[in-house]
Amino acid sequence: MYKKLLVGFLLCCVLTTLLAACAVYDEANVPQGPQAHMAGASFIQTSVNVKKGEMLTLVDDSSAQHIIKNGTWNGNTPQPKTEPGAPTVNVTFNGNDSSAIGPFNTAGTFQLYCTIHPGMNLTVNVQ
Ligand SMILES: [Cu+2]
Repeated sequence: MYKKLLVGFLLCCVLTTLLAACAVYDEANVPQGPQAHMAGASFIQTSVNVKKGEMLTLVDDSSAQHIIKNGTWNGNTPQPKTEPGAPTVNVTFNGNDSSAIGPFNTAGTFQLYCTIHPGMNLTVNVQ
């Protein structure tokens, strides 16, 4: 009887330690700085503010693939373009993942688009 209680107590200790370790791990993994989230075929927000020198974390909240590059959709026509001072962006997301782009070292307005989904544009305002 006493032995069972002891084993139970030890299991609780191990579980508590594991949970605490996980919590610390998650906290360290929370991306710092600005984020822009993506749904299945669009950016959830169409513009994002970034401070000069910062990275921007793009987060794919859906299971859809996205290929994000410099440029914009003009209606259904993709217009690749890289503004002077823009970091070169060419990132593939495969669903439920994220990636940091940048750094954005020049103040200005920069266009990003998804080559797969017409109209999927993001404006990055660097201040
Ligand atoms: Cu897309």
